[in-house]
Amino acid sequence: MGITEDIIKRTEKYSAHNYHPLDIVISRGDGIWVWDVEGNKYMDMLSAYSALNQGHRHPKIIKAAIEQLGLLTLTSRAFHNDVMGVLTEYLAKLTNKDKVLLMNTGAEAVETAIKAARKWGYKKKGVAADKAEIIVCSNNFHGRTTTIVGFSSEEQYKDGFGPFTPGFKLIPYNSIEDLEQAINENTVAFLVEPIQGEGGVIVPDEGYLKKAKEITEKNNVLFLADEIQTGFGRTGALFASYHEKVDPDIIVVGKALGGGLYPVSGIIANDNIMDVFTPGDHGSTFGGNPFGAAIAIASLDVILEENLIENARELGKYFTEQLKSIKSDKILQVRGKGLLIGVEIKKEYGTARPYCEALKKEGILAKETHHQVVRFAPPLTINKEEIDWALERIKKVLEK
Ligand code: IF1
Repeated sequence: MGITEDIIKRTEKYSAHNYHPLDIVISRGDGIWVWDVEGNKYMDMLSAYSALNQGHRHPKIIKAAIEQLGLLTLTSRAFHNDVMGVLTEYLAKLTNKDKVLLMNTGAEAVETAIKAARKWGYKKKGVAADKAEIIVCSNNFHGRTTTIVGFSSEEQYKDGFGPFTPGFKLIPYNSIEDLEQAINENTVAFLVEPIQGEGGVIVPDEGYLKKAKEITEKNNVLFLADEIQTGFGRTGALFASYHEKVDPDIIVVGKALGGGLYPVSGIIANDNIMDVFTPGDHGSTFGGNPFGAAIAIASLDVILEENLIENARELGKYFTEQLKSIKSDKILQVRGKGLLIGVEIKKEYGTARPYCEALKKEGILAKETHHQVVRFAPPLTINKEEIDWALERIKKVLEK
């Protein structure tokens, strides 16, 4: 048995089967490329679901991590450290907001946003105790905690994990009238992904986010943008909400903030919301640790200094146009924004998975989402020649 099969067998034996990965064992990554244990080279077109916007092991981020490792990694929030404040100021100024509450994983940041919105509802809006409602969209993906999966519309994410947290109302995505109808005196927030990643790279109609923001504002309801996957340049703007000049009341961030090295997440908001948190209300052991903060500062520097936002916008446009020009009756639709692109395969041609297997044979790692969609989301450091390299192989697979 080869080394790949051997490692997969051992992993399967001792690791829970909560994923169905492609049969590839990666052992090295550099920039947009990864190598498997047999030395084969692949272009990473998933970027760990957009946590690798800066590419694998970006030298500037690695350098910052090594320097901080030589100083201090963790204090807990029982004491101040000399790095967290630099990151919170950086993020506050970048978004023109007052404050940041740092956590670790995306789901923790979403849970923090839910707690902030509920407490704001009770303390500021005057909603009756335990009556707060948060509106969410079908086909949402906001993480895997039992509260979050409780408001998922994907049965598999909920199966066997009940009972669930009350106070969430599901409405169709991209529907203004459904949002208006769902709001009542107990509604404290609307939680939405500006583009639904896992939902199949669903891009809402032009103006949807802006109108949704106007409606929430008019009804004294908070607009919570989950930018964990769409944030930090992925869609060709700093945040996807910014394409429509929407300034969310709470921006939920994660993934690429950690530069592909370390989980760093959080919520960004003004004092009128953030001041509902008083000492001891909320927290986490690792939230705001100096090691993650040093990495996140370097991660933001890389995005800004290497113009990754503009690169995602320009090359995303080019990549999408080229994908749309592929002559293949297998393709139902090409959609996306910036370098978050989905190619939907017609059902009569089966699911997207075999095309991901075929792409792997051509040296491209992509992941299907929602059965029918092949997601292309390379690191934002990719260049035009590398996209052309990928297009040649994608055409070969899809035109066959
Ligand atoms: C898995 C999906 C993507 C996210 C948005 C919050 C979170 C995520 C918009 C939670 C995380 C990851 C989780 C990972 C696979 C991946 C994923 F397929 F699950 F849905 F990207 F689309 N909001 N998405 O995309 O952040 O707690 O994971 O740090 O759970 O399989 P997290």
